[in-house]
Formats: sequence, C-alpha cells, structure tokens
Amino acid sequence: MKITGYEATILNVPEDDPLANTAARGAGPRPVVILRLRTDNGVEGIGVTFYGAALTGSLHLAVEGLAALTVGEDPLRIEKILAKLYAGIGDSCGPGGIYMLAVSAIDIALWDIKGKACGQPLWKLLGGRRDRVATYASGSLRRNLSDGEAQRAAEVLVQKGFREMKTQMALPGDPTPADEMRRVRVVREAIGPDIKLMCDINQRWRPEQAIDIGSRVEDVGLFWLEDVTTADDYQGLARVTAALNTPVAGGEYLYGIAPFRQMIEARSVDIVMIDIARVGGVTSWMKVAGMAEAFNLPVVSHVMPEILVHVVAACANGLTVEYMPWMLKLYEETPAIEDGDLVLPDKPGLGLDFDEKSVAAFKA
Ligand code: SMN
Ligand code: MG
Repeated sequence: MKITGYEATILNVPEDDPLANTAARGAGPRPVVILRLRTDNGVEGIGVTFYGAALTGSLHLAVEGLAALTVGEDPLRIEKILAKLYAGIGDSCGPGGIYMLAVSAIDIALWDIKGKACGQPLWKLLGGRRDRVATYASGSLRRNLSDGEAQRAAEVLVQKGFREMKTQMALPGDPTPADEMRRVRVVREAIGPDIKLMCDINQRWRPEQAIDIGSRVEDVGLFWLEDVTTADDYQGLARVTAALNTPVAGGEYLYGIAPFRQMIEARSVDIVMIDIARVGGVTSWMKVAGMAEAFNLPVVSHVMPEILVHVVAACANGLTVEYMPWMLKLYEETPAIEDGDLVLPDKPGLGLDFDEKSVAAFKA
C-alpha cells in the first residue's frame, strides 16, 4: 500500500453554540485546515488541524509541505513516516508551533487509513478499553456571559441530558474573588449537586490567586479546575495542585510529548489534558496517555470530540471527552450521545466522512 496524493484545504467554520445557543463569542469563524491523504488502493484518510489563527495560511502550506513527503510511503508505517517528516525539516523547526500542528493532521489521516485498511474502528486498534465514554458539554458556559445567561445555559445542558459540563472563571474585567465565587455557585445551583462541573481558567490566574480562589470554592465540588496558571510554570502549578483538594487539570497548551514528562514529574496536575493538534496526532496522544498511566494519572481530551473519542475510549486511563461542538458540522455524522455518554462508532478508521456541502460552503 502506498500514499499517492493529498489535498489540504483551509475552511472557515462558522461560530455557533449548538449545545445551549448562548450568545456568540464574537470572535468570528474558526479557520481550520483539513487534509485528505490518498492511497493506491482507493482508501482515503482524513485529518484536521487548527490553532493557526492569523497564520492559518502558513499552517496550510506546512501541511502541504509535509504531506508531499509522505507520497510513495507505506501509510501503515506511521513511525517511519514521522521520522521522515522530522528529517524533512532538518530536525530544526520542530517540535513546537506550526510544524507540530501540521504533523498532527498527517498522523490523524494515517491512523484513519490504517483503520480503514484493517476494517476496524480506530478505538479498537488503539486498545479498545471501552465502547462508551463519559463526555462533558463545553463551550456554552463561558466567562463572558452574565450570571443569568450562564444559569439558563446550564439548565439547558442538563435538560439535554449532559451529566458533565464545563464553565469558566477568571471573569472579564477586574473581578473580585467574590465575583468569581458567585459565578461558579450560580452554575452549581442551576445544575444541582450530582452533575460533574469542570471550570477552566485558561492560564489567567497567578498561582497564589489560584490557591486563594480555588480554596474558597472547594465546597462547590468541582470535578476539576483547569489551566489555573501559566501552562509551563510547572512548579507554580504544583504548588496549586498540592494546596487544593479539587483536582487540577492541565496540558492542552503543551507541544510534543517531552513537556508532559516535565509537567508530570513536577506533579503539576492531577488530570492530564492532551490536545491532539499540539501533541502531534494520535501516535503522540497515546504515548502521553501511557506516560500518565505510569504515574497513576487519568487523561482527558481537548476539543474535536468526533476524533478524540477514539483515543480516550481506547486507553486504560481515559476519563472523559470534551464535547466541544465546534467542528461537528464538517462531517456527515458524528458519534451519538446516549444517556450522557458518547457511543463509539463501528465504522472503520475515524468513522467520519466530510460533509461535502459544508466543505464547499466553508472554503476560504
Ligand atoms: C479551549 C482553548 C482553545 C480552544 C478551544 C477551547 C479551552 C478548553 O481551553 O479547554 O475548552
Ligand atoms: Mg482548557
């Protein structure tokens, strides 16, 4: 089996909140790069990457440049191809930034091909630990909502059957600790005691602020507090993690696998979040999951649930999938949610087909 060609396309995916229909963030459409990797036996693998923002044009070129290096290779030999890609950039402009984001699209497409070539869904190829997996609603309970809007949105999510959901603190403006506490309590009251509630700080607090506000909201019973301070302040994170009973999650901002070693060895987090675009694709995602398992730590996904459902379900220590619905409209069908859990697909590979109407409509 050989790779014969590729096509990478920039799409601008419209912003909306299909889960609770809260007010738009106002940030406009989200640029993504989609990849189709073709083979000589007719199997096509798909990949997606983003975070290029204003550099999306460069990310697109990076995906094309690396995809060109895969032509003629056996798509089932993923590590060989990854080594070739790294050699292709002269071992020099990785492992951070655009290189890693571009590699991820290729790695995802290679795993999709492998699944299709084997006639097996990806989650089974990767370990197949569970065929349903917990998931949490994300993207609705944002910090820019009013308390009333957040309360109503939280109620909608519960009515829709979500048993887990994520909100945010580090409110806009110059909030007092009391403002922060009020927001998270409003959401907790709206959803009752039994729904798992996560809260993302997106690196906006100082470590001492995280300990202060985190201590004051311990009684809210958060399932985790996420990215409580600067993501690579491993020691600062460790202080917060040691000080709080509430589990601290982090890792979505890390590129490649090596920084996870530093974060985990420093005992910076209780829950390891792995972003598939930044870590380098499915291959690297699973390696970090194994690293976390050796430290008795659970792993969770970041965005793109339609793809990440496979890796979280596959590994021994997968905890829950972030149901961030940003990219769902790119596909004809995405995994269903039943009784609050995501159901793993039976179709081979990722089990995803681009919705060609959406692709045409979103073309940049
Ligand atoms: C987040 C960050 C960047 C893009 C999407 C979502 C956020 C999350 O940190 O964890 O949902
Ligand atoms: Mg986050």
